[in-house]
Order: sequence, then C-alpha cells, then structure tokens
Amino acid sequence: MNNHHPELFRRHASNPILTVADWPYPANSVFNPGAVLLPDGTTLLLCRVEDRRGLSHLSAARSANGVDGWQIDPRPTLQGDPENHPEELWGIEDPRITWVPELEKYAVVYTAYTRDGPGVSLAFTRDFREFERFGIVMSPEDKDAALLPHRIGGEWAMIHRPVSAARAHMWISYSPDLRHWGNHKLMLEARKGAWWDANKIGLSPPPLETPQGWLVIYHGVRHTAAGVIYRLGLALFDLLAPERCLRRGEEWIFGPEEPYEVRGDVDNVVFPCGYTIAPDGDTMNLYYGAADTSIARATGSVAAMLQWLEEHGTASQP
Ligand code: BMA
Repeated sequence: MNNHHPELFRRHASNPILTVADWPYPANSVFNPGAVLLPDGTTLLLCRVEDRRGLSHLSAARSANGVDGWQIDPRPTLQGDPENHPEELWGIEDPRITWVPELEKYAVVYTAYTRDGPGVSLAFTRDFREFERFGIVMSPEDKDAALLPHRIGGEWAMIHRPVSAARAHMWISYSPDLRHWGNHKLMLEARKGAWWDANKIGLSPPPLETPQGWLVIYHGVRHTAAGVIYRLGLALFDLLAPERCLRRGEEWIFGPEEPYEVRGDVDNVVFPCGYTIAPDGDTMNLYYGAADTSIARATGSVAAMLQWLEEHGTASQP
C-alpha cells in the first residue's frame, strides 16, 4: 500500500530487470524500451542504449518470460544514420512500437536527435533485424510519439508532443499515406501551477484500444527546486475521434519511489515506452526506464485502470 492510494502497478521483485551490466558490449546506460509480445510469446524489448559519447541507439533484447534470460543483440540493432538521415546526427531514442495489421509490419516511432533538437522518425520492420526507414515525420522540436494501429476515418493517426512555448502538450495528427501529416489537433494539455503534470506532458507507451476508448498512459513533468520529477497518469480518449478526451485522472498513478528510480543519470524518472498484454487480455506488463539508467517492469490490470478512471477521472473539457 502506498499511503492508502490504490496501487495500479506492482513492481517486479527482481527490478531492475536489465542494466548495462547485462549488455554484450560496452555502453553507459540502458533505458526507455519499446516492447512487443511476438507471435511465439517471446517478449521483445527495443532498448535505448546510451554510449559513452552520450549518443543513443536501439538494441533488441528477447526473453521467453519477459523477466529474465534475455538474449541481447550482440551489436546495435538500429543506429542513427546521419549520412542518409541528418536528423539522426546525435542518435536515436525512446522507441514506441505498434503492430499494424493492415501493413503486417511493426511501426517503430522514435526520437531522432539533431542540432535543432529532437524530432520524430518512423521506420517499419517485420523481424526487428531489418528496418525500412521513412525518415523524419514530425520536425523539431517534437517527441513522445506513437502510431495508432489502424486508420481512423480512412486516415492514419499519430500522437506526438511538439514543444512550442513554456509548456508542452500532446497533439494528434492525421495522414493519408504515413508521410504527409496534417489535420493537427490538440489532444491533452499540461496542467498549470502546482499540478504534478504542470510543466510538460507526453505520451508514454502507445495507446491501448479498449471497448471504452483509447487508454493512454502519459508522463507528466513537474519542475521543483530540486529538479524535475517524471510521473505517470491515465486518460481515456474517444475511439473514433482520439483527440477527444473522455476522462482524465487527477492524481498520478506511478512515480519514482525505489532507489533505482530515484537515483541515476537523471534522478526521479520513470519512463515507459512499451508494454505487453498477457494472453488473458487484461494483464499489462509495463516496461520503463528508471532514472535514465536501467530497465524495470511493473504489472497492472487494464480493467482496474479503466475502473480507476471511471471513479477518479474527470470529464475533460471538449
Ligand atoms: C525526456 C525523455 C526521456 C528521458 C527523460 C528524463 O525528455 O524524452 O528521454 O528519460 O527526458 O531525462
């Protein structure tokens, strides 16, 4: 129990489940993994690996049970390619993975980091060995993006987080061909003042389609005298018009508490980029970066999250 608040996520007893000590080649830190359950039941994490220059690339780790026995690619799986993609000059980060049935491919949406700041890039893969790059789809400064798994009203939809002024909100944009994006809509705003999500918000893992709506786990950032705190909140969006927020939780549901979340290269950060859903259709295994240093797992119930939003969420303004 956490001060009598309902606990929606339970940390795994062997957290952190992956650290740089597990890596088959030298690196500084591993964190913020995208996640998928492959058809054979293998959990694949596409991990952000930061090298000692400070630049990040992505590497795949596969496990039969999603907790241990990880087989980690002996070399970087997907790296910045600044010759062909200048927007990847300073590396690639924070992948969000979506299985797209229409294309029979996984979409990997990641942050491409260059002189003008972070932007959003898109690639497709079937096997996490070969990737087809679409290049940058959202120009800097933008990040925290994921593709929705199917078209809505005939158009593809991508959630992302452009930065314009002091605060930074979640937006959704639409595309007929995955290359040209428009029809931009504000989706969820950072709150103001004292709120836990006052300063910046962004999508964390890809949204989950449920009969009640798109369930979104987002991160909220609060600036304090001691630095920033990254915590997670919940919101629910209309299935047919995902820019329309149906419910938004007021309180954060998961935040840095354990030593590996509180201390690291960046203190006080929990940052999930993916989850797997167990065959029961309800159990969510959330994979998150802890303090920009290691990878941890926490488990929750989708039904419990929806119920919590029903009880503790408020209808957001249109
Ligand atoms: C944000 C994210 C993450 C990182 C976090 C804390 O900007 O994009 O890459 O985990 O900062 O440093």
